Amino acid sequence: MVRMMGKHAMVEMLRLEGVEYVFGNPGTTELPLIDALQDAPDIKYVLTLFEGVAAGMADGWARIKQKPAFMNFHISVGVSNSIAVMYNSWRGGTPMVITAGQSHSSLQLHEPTLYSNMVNVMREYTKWSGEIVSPQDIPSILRRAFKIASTPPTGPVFLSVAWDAFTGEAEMDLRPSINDYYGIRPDLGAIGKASSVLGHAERPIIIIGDRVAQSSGAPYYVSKIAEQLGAAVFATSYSEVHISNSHPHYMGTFDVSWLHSATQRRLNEADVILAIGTDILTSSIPIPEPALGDKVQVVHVDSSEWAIQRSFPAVVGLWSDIRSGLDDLTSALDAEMSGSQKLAARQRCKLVVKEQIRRRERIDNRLLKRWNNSPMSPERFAYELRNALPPGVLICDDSITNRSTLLDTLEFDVPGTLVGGRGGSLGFGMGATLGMKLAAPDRPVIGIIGDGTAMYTIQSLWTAANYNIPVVYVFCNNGSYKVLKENMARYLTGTERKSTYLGMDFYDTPIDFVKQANAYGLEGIRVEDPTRLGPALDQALATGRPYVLDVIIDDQFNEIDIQEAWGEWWARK
Ligand SMILES: Cc1ncc(C[n+]2csc(CCOP(=O)(O)OP(=O)(O)O)c2C)c(N)n1
Ligand SMILES: [Mg+2]
Repeated sequence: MVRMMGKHAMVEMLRLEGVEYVFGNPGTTELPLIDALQDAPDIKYVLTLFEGVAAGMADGWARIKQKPAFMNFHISVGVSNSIAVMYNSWRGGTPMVITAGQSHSSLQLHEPTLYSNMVNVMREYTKWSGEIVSPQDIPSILRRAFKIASTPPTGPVFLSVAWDAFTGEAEMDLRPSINDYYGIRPDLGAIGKASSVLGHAERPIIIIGDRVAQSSGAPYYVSKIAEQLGAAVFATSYSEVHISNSHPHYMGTFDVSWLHSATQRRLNEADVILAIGTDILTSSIPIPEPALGDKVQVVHVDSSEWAIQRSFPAVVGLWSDIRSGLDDLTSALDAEMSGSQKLAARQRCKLVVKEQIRRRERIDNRLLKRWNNSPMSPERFAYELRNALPPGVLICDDSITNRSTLLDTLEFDVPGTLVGGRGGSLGFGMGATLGMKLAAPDRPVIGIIGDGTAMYTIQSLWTAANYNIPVVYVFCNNGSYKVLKENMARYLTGTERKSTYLGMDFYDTPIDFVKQANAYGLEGIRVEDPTRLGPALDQALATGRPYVLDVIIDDQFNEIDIQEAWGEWWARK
């Protein structure tokens, strides 16, 4: 035990928990902590000019480091500002500890300026939300916060810290959390049931989601079990490398928000669906038929007990660490599948490879059809970018409508090389790109960001310039909230109505990202000719400074294609 002030105990605990950065924006109630951090140069305070920037940075940092990031915001209002971006971390399960200074405990009932019950507010968006009022609780409650954030399913934790907890003195037990006991194995009986159901499956498919890559080593087992079962793999979200995207069994992502009738058909062709680390189908729009019919048997492997049987029934649940669960399941399948079952699985592998060849042909044809579009098409953009990427690059993907094309075109073979937006809230990628670079300073880091999402947290350019964080931002400047236009077209399917796409473009006042960069002393290049993208990227990376590429991309889309696909639902009603 050591006697010290709460603020000093907080700094000591941060050090012990491996915190290298405090991403934040300060106010008066945080001053004791800021004062203590002044004497801790090994823990760097990174000032952001909007809390959403810090939340993005923390998310990107935590996902590359695979450990909790730390943030400090101002009471009530600062914390509220962070929520929109932090929502993504909550939905996606990024480990992080968020703190804010709270009024002195003796004042709280008198509702001082800026006071509110932050614990209540943050309870909605975190795994746990609590308040420290006594200095002696700082070590144990911080330890708890880091433990909860890093226990699978990982996620954000919030701590409100009263002024007197920072400024009072106490005997402190300074010991960090431990996190080496999470590799829990699934129930043995459930493994037996799962291998029997999967072994007998004739048309199995696999769906994967955000929690796969959060279990170190799990992506390897996803490929292994896909080959073992002869199953195609679809992602409900490919925000990280859950399986190499060039694996022949990987068929891309479903649009889970607007569930397509073709997706529903493909899912219901299966007799067994193996769901791994995913929420099963979170459609934003009601669809006329259930996403999964009652003939499909679901075997669900997940670290989240909440996700298993959340909306759809499962025949077997394997609640475990995902890598450990898949390790046990692949061994059990190997031992229990009969010779004829293994042979049938090998035959299915051949069909999967054929399905993959057809998928690749569709991707190539789309590129060829739109090769000469002006402004450049998303397909041409992705093609040119792929050819220009430096070795060892880390990509932050917040590219919204360009995302599916990018993920079909760029190669992501190594876990930890992609950090994609998840959760649906805009503004994530600007900060996340910076956080990734701080986590991996020796790797080139490129953020591919939609013009709309960029503008929610454009102040990130200041933080990039101020700390000289040499990332390259590649803005997909299509002058639109294109995804909303596409969704409007879907919404109006089957009607005669033409949308004016009210509030969905920046045509009258175009956004110039090079000028935005210049405002902070940064340089940038506007890229209109696709053949200039590669040279511009080389130039950007060579400067060793934050750099902006403002890439002008086509925002047009084929309403009829979209409406025909969506109209199938009406035809089937
Ligand atoms: C904080 C927040 N506000 C509003 C939205 C609604 N929204 C979803 S996508 C989108 C437009 C995205 O535009 P952009 O980043 O330019 O990508 P594009 O669709 O053009 O590819 C909007 C406004 C949201 N998801 N999050
Ligand atoms: Mg846009």
